[in-house]
Amino acid sequence: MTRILRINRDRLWASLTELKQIGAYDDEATGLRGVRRLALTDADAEARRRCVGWMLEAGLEVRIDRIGNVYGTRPGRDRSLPCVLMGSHIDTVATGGAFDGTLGVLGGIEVMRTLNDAGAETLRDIEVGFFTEEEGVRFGTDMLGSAVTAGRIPLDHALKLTDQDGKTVLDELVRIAFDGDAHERRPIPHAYIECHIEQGPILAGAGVDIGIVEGVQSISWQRLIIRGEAAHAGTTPIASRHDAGLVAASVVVMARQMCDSGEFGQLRATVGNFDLGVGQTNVVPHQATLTIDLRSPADDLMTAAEQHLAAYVDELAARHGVDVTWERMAKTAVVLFDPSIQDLLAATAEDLGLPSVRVMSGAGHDAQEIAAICPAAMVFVAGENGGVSHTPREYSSPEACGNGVDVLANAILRLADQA
Ligand code: HGY
Ligand code: MN
Ligand code: MN
Repeated sequence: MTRILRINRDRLWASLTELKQIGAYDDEATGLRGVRRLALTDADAEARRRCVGWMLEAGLEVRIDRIGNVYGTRPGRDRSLPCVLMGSHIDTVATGGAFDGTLGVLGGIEVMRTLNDAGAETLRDIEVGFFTEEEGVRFGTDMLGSAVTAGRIPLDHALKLTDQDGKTVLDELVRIAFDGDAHERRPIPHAYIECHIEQGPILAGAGVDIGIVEGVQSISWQRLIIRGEAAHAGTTPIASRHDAGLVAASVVVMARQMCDSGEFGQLRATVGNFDLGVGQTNVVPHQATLTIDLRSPADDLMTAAEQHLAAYVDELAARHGVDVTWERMAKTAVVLFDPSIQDLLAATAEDLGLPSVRVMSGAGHDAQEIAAICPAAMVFVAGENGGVSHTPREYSSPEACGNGVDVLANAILRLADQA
């Protein structure tokens, strides 16, 4: 009879409640307390130290690698065997909530505490980790720490990335004393499971708490810099303007039209950053900088969308006499998770009496990077308020979080006893 673990839900919720205080801010738009813990800021550093404290209290061996990823290890009987790894991230976007990433890290720590309470001994080591700069909001590329671990991004490139004030990842790792010495290309795990909120409406729509994640859609992040010519708003004839702002605004409209057209499948496009520089009422903008985030479940349609947008921008540049420069920030293809780990998660949910559905992830996750080095999958937890995320309105109930981490705990236990 397979052992069934039940985590301590109050203890998990207490950890989530405590961590969300770190980096808390009053969000004007929602009137709620949000979480602002950008990677390697003082708030992130404080949260990192708190999680390391919880790992040590759970008796874990803690190590920090050279990109600032942190791992806590619970020894198994046979330490020569590859470990089973859980993890996620604790950095947030600037308008973050209390669950994105943190559920997977605090859930993993809760799994360790629960194993301790049960006096459970496992064949393999079990590890829980958190990866640096998963959100990409500060240093410009997402899943940074896990991508370095998986070898997609070289360490020296990652350490040189800068934020908008010119501070490098390395500067900030040293400043917050998380410039570890463990090698970032860590020993290959036996398997990896990440518990994460869905951040969308599918699970709630299906009336279930649990999602078994089949994979992650492709992601394209680009920065577009448009250089036109400043000119007087009143005296300059329309036909002779080189209006960078007009070109930028046209790109925003086109990106949405491409999504609505259906020509590019289930494309999603977001211009989240739109900057007209000095911004003067009576001056035609001479420069515009915007970021374009594209998502698609189909790599070929993602390529088609990028090409279509590039051709459109070229045509605008010629028509309006502006110069354009594209900068690649991030690009990841569709990633499909390991079917056997998915099936293990589904069977575990069933053994726990939890209905689940299979779902593709709309958001990027560290799991998509770790999937490059070992069998990996995710268990999603349903969100409320339509599953909204990257906003202080992000919310999953204690029940749903407890169910998700119960699935994580039991799946990890089964993997940790696999010979
Ligand atoms: O952007 C994403 O999909 C994730 O939240 N980093
Ligand atoms: Mn996340
Ligand atoms: Mn996120």
